[in-house]
Amino acid sequence: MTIWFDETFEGTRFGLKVTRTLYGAQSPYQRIDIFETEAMGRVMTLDDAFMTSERDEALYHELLVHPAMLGAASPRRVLVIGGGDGGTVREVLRHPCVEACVMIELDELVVRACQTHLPTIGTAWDDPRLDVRFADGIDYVKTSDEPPYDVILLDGTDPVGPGAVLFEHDFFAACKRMLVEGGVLALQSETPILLREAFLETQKKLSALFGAVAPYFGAVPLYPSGLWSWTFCSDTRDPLAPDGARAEALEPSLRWYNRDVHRAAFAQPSELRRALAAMHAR
Ligand code: SPD
Repeated sequence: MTIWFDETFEGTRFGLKVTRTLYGAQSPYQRIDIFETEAMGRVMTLDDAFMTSERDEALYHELLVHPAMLGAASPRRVLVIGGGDGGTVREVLRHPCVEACVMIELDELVVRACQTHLPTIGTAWDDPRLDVRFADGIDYVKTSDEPPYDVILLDGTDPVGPGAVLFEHDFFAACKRMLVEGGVLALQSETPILLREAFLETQKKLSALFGAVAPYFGAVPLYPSGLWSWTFCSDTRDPLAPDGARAEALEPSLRWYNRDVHRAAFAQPSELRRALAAMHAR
């Protein structure tokens, strides 16, 4: 019997043929499943939404991390909120200038399940610079009195249900509070095709807080519509000026990101450019 797993999202349905079920559990926060698929390798879903796959995770994680890391000036302290599969911290820790990477993940069970069943994604769990904490990232940025960070990366779920708070103005303002002057915040900012309004609203909220807010785009075949966005935010750093020497040293170890991909990602398709201009005017 052929088993398919389908994610339904905003009037679409994307399915993968499952060859083996590896893990399934209900945590205090969400349903977690990991399975093997014919097309995308091992895949994790949270509450029946695709989160990551071995086949295309680099397209997502490298684009979330490297524009911010190469846009900031030699980042030493990095904060990751979410990112329980370990792909984001793996990319952060490729940068030799990083001295400390704090990862705040709400759901310990996600990390434990990924450590066991997605070892090709989380390859940096043992890095001594990594400090993984199981806590609420929103509380942390609102209340922490720890030193600020050079880069903050938000690797959360979709802005529906419990994930919606990760796209609110107060949360973004609290993240800014935890950034050094001239620091960079980068986040996954959803599909500009199926969640156009949420994408635009996110840009608007961020633009009220940061001098430079630049959305950028790339393909993530696992995610609804296949076209994904991330957003680079800073008061002083130029998203189009990644550190060339550090990028050159990094590129041979990466699957997807390079400086040409970086430039192309920040190009705004006409329809989105018009929508962003209209959003800024209203
Ligand atoms: N629609 C899925 C959006 C998920 C974004 N975060 C994925 C986490 C991968 N580390």
